[in-house]
Amino acid sequence: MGKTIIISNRLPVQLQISNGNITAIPSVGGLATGMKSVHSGGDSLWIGWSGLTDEEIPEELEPEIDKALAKHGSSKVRLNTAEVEGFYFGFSNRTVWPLFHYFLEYSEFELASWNTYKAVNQKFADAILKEANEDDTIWIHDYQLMLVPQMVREKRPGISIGFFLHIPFPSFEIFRTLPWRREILEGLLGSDLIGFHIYDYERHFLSSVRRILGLEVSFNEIYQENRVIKVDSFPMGIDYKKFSKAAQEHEQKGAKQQSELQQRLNEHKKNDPEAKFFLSIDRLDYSKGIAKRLYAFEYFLNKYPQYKEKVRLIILAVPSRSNVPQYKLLKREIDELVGRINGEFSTVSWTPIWYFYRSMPFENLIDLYTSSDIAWLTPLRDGMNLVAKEYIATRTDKTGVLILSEMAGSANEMNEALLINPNNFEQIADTLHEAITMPPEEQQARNQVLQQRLERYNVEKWANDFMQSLQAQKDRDAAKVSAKMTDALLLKVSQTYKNAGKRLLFLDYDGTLAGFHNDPQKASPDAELYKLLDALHAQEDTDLYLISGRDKDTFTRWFLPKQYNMIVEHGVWISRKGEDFRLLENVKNDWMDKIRPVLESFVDRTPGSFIEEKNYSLAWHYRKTDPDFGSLRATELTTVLTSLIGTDDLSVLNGNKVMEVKSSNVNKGRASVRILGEDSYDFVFAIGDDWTDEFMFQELPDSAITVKVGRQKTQAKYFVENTGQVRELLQSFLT
Ligand code: GDG
Repeated sequence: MGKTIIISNRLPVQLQISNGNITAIPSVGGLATGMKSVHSGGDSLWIGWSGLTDEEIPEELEPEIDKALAKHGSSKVRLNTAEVEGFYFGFSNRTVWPLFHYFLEYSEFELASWNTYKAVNQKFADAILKEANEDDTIWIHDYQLMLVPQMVREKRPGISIGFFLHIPFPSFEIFRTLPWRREILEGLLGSDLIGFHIYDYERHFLSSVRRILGLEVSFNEIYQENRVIKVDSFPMGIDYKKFSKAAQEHEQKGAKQQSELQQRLNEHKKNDPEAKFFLSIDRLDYSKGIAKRLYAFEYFLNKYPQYKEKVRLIILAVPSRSNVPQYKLLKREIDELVGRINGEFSTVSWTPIWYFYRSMPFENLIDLYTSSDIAWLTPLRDGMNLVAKEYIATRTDKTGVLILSEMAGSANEMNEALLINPNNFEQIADTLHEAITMPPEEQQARNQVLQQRLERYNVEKWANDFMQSLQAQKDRDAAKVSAKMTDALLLKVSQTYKNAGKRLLFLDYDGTLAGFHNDPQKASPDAELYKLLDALHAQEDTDLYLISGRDKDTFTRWFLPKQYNMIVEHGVWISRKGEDFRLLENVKNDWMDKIRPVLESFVDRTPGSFIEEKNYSLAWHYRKTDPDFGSLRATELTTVLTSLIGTDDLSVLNGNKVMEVKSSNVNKGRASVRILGEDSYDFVFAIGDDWTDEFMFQELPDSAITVKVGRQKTQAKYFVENTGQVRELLQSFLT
């Protein structure tokens, strides 16, 4: 069993240097907590930047620092000020962050910072390589390190690498604007498993992989040369116990033990028990929509003047990336807006907005969560948003209303919150009104469901699910290794062929008998191939089938005059001995195991819906759900399924309040097995190069000789390198 190496931009510890003494204090962030189960004991290491530049670390303290970090299972990557500027403030936060959050206009495409990003990613990769053995497991985190997976893969081809993106992955239309889009995708594809918070990011990523790299994608797997990369969603949870426990303890505190902030909040509550606190907590970041929220608050006060002097908006904006110009501008905009709104609406006894621009200790965070009647979290775009989950976890009596932006990843799992579009002021104002007037029983009913879900899907489960999935991917790799068709093997196979009484051959065309051509019509058979096929076809007791995804018209032109047997369009049509093509019927349902979890997640998130399992289809019924919500989910499901399916083997039918995923009834596996059943053969051979041929390799009996062209992961027993070797192999049957 190898060790686990976790790698993120920042280490889960904070270094403090005072009077030449070094202390490393563990961070309390969600990631650090979630990884506890993964990063514990002596067999794991966390690599990252310490947060201090080379210029800030006196050289003589280096060994001390390393020692302090080692105590926490950590090891640092050294970065100088210029590197931090180009890599972190530059490419990560002035290019990727705005682009991935759909702020195209903020995205700067600077060659210099891209070069620094590459160089620093290489530094991180080198730090891993220094420590890693082939049997180790590497988990790389987030958008600052997207090139690292491939950099590690190059040097340690067999190592197991997982990558998790904590921010959204944008749609292809946005992502394609990045000058280095190929490099980023190729960097990520060094991983065995790539995780996102939600399906939408997953499908955006797959779509970019398909369209920019032209790679084959089937369900949630990407086929790249000799590798299969799995993509999946793992919605990150919180340390539920920590927040609920802190809230319970907070409740028990007597007045004297309470923080000053809490005492002040209490005073205000006491003066006006009817008054409501709205809470807004975010890093000060344009993606979080703080300025919009302020405008919306102003709109609300004008639309519902009865709430003047009755509500108070508490804004905690945590300083962040203040070196980046947009953040400076945003800070000024928010300062001004708060000033203006307060100036406009304040009375002698009421200030509508309390604005804190700072980071608060955990205790105060709990004060704010537990004292606020309404959490108003309306990012314009947010990978997940953990604050929303933390607020719910602290509601010990289950009251409290969460108003959450649809654009936050967490909205996917938090249906019971009031979900709003952060750009729709009318809707926001009405929702605030709805929240203020929501009966406590309804608040409790909603939060009860939310709390149960958050407790189950906590951050530890998130980390464990990811690691298990990575491990499963590793096991899969180890389980299936096909043998190279060596000269000795080839001789053996051709002997078996020659000694056999009745023989059946399935030959794929493109990429197997003939190479690929940009224009498929130009990949027509050459004279040498015809000669080879003619000879095989003419052999006595040999049934030769060309089996292809091609259309029947092309094959009619190329091969019908030759009277070869042909199966085309993956098994839809068959032609034998020069007869016209006719339909061949097939059914198959092993895709169900992959689609079922997707449907189950929709059942989880759509109360009243359920799955019906039929022989060859899975149906998701939503008749019993809230009608509007049900159709909303149905649209979402269509999008998810369409991108996951990605092939023509399945179809999604939209029925009356039901969506049915059906096998399109055909694949090469079914077709070949059907032919096999028509006679009794003692030599069965199938050869092909892509995933559609895998169906044959899987379904033909164990005794069949199955051969993959190329080194991709396969169910075939053997592999050859290229079409030249395919022809040699077939030729050997004749000589
Ligand atoms: C990125 C993605 C994704 C906030 N203020 C204080 C404070 N916090 C803590 C909260 C929460 C965390 O910071 C913020 O997490 P979010 O998820 O809301 O947002 P990002 O920082 O933007 O995180 C995001 C996340 O990665 C995980 O993948 O959800 O979408 O953008 O835990 O409690 N903590 C303390 N004082 C504060 O003033 N102590």
